[in-house]
Amino acid sequence: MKRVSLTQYLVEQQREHGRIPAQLRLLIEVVARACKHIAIAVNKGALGDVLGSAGSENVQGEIQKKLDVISNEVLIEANEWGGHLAAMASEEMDSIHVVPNRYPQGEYLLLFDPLDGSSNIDVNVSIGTIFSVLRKVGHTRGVSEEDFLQPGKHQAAAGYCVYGPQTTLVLTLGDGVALFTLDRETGSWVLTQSGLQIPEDTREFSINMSNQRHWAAPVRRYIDECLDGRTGPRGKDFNMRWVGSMVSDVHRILTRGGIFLYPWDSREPDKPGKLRLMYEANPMAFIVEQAGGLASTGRERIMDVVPGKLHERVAVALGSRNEVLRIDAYHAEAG
Ligand code: AHM
Ligand code: MG
Repeated sequence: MKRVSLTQYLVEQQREHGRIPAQLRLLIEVVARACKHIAIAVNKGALGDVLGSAGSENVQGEIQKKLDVISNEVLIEANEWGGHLAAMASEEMDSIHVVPNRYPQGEYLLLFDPLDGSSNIDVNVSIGTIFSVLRKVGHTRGVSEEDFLQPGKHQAAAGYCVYGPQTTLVLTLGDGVALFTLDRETGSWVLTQSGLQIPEDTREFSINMSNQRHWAAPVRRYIDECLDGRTGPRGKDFNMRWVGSMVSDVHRILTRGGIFLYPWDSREPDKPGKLRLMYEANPMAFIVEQAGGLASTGRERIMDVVPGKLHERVAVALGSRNEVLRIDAYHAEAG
């Protein structure tokens, strides 16, 4: 089988579709290279002294793990000198990181969750990196948080990397979804699947059931009906999977279908949800839609949500198309 590397894939996309400007190609390659470095750190585990807490909190009030901090640094250092970015934003940083003056400023904005699924680091369960790419609009000099506050439908690219039994990179440039697997011997990302498609229907749901008593009525109804199984209104039995790392749960859905939910719940009623819109929900929504699925808050398409702030949260329902439509319908019926 002829092996296609990430570089070759990007060059061919550029040639055939003219859809990848040089700065965007460089950006994707740099992020993918940074993910290799993060994969190495993750792999070392206790031998690399990378497990446990960093002894600090991020802007969301979450305890940072050593690997959260390391991964954030790897992504910033890799991306700031190439001339492809104007600024970066991360789950682990309060405010944006503008490319320092000593480097040329590019036209793109990069957002990331450097290590998603932090609670799974120390227990050796798959974790990952999620990223989203926006273009800086307008020709004003300088860059501010305002430049980032664009709805997800304006993303130029999005992807995630899973550090699991295999290290895989999933990428969309707005023309379908491609999957690359890291060849550890050669150190290169090899295209292992393109045109990924999520089945329209499913018998598998993914939600943290321990929050059931806090959910709103439409979500309770949806899950209750799944649990009722073959003799209930859905007329079929459902399976449940919850890894607790969004990257892994979404990757399973991309591979065999399913529905992932992190809905609003009454534990923190003023927050729309747990997951962050700009570097968790939007990139996953872009990938899922590019694979034929849907991504919704229950009330609107995730990629239509206009962010009010960098670390904004959002309710998430994504995956197999007909299930997301059903969840939207239950919300609409509930008014
Ligand atoms: P993180 O970015 O701090 O790791 O939080 C996000 C994670 C998601 O990966 C996952 O879907 C969710 O939080 C799990 O939440 P819970 O611990 O409530 O099951
Ligand atoms: Mg996360």
